[in-house]
Amino acid sequence: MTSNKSALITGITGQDGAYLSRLLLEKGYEVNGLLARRGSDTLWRLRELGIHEQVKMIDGDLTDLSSLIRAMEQSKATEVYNLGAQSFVGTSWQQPVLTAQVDGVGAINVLEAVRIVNRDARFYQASTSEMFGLIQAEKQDEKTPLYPRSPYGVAKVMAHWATINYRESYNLHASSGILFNHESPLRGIEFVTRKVTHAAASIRLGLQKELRLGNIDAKRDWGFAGDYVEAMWLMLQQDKADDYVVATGVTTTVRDMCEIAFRHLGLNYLDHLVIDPGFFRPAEVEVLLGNPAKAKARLGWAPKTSLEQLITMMVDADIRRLGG
Ligand code: NAP
Ligand code: F7E
Repeated sequence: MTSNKSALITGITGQDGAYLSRLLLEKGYEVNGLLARRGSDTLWRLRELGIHEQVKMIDGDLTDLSSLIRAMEQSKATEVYNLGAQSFVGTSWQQPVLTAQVDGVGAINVLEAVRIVNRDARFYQASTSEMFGLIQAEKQDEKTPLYPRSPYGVAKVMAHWATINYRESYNLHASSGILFNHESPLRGIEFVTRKVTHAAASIRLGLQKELRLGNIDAKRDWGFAGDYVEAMWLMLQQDKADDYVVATGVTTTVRDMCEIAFRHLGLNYLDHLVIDPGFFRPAEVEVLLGNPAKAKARLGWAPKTSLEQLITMMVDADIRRLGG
């Protein structure tokens, strides 16, 4: 299938950037990515999906408006997905200013580049359930008041409201996906699911003995990133831009997620778990539980992967990577 559609993805080297690139390539898009060129092997996810040679990279950084304007001009993008971020909540207390600049001001830079270069381009903002923080409703939806609990959450609230403001001020087709936690074998190893699946695999293969974690009573609404990027695309295919919660509607403790991962390999996580105060956060988001009813009704979107399927897929991938 071919089309004249061109997408620009910031954060293309991240988990979601890789899955979204694959989805858009399958749909016949030309896929352009903003490449910040910082790490040593930043293309590993695109390589794992076998698509690293099919995407076009454009040098740039979310904190550099001129590079974003150039990326808009060069890509001739009709759809812009702003996925780039300092996305690790724990680090946002260590680097609050950088997090604000990349995740907050960076989003405004992308909106400005769209406004300046092509107001007809459609824009997607990677908003987050972290904005709900200290939850103000048992099940969070698009109308639930925001109460961020981390510098990351605060920066994302700025980007979220900027997206709404550009929609209302300039009539941009700008949508926010308020995505709850989503994971995959391509998840960064600092996030708790991947940390656990990697540790379970390492312990099974005799490469590691213990797993050190912080607050294992925290609850998250976890889904599969491969399912969630479809919702991003669907938002930009609607006649009207809007905001949507994307979640599974099921919440699980870190503790129970560990149990699933270790049981899959015939292990008991309690034999290996060490609670380490170093992994507790200055302010915690204790529980998140999303209501994706609007995404289901308007986008026809629903998650396809259960937590059990997701965690066992991640454990199997880590076993394979470690040579087991
Ligand atoms: P990720 O794996 O951490 O990827 C982040 C991406 O942003 C990477 O490609 C990174 O590039 C890039 N980046 C960081 N700083 C940049 C800068 N200054 N300029 C340009 N690019 C920069 O995150 P993810 O899990 O795919 O999440 C994608 C987006 O959704 C993020 O905005 C995240 O905050 C948001 N989100 C994620 C979740 C989730 O559960 N995964 C839920 C809700 C919202 P390098 O590879 O060079 O570091
Ligand atoms: O933590 C607890 C931790 O780092 C989940 C990002 O994608 O999703 C992600 O943010 C929970 C927290 O994800 C450890 O305290 C316990 O309660 O996997 P996480 P997160 O903070 O929910 C949101 C939606 C985003 O937008 C973010 O970008 O697990 N936890 N022990 C731990 N977490 C980590 N990382 N490491 C531990 O040892």
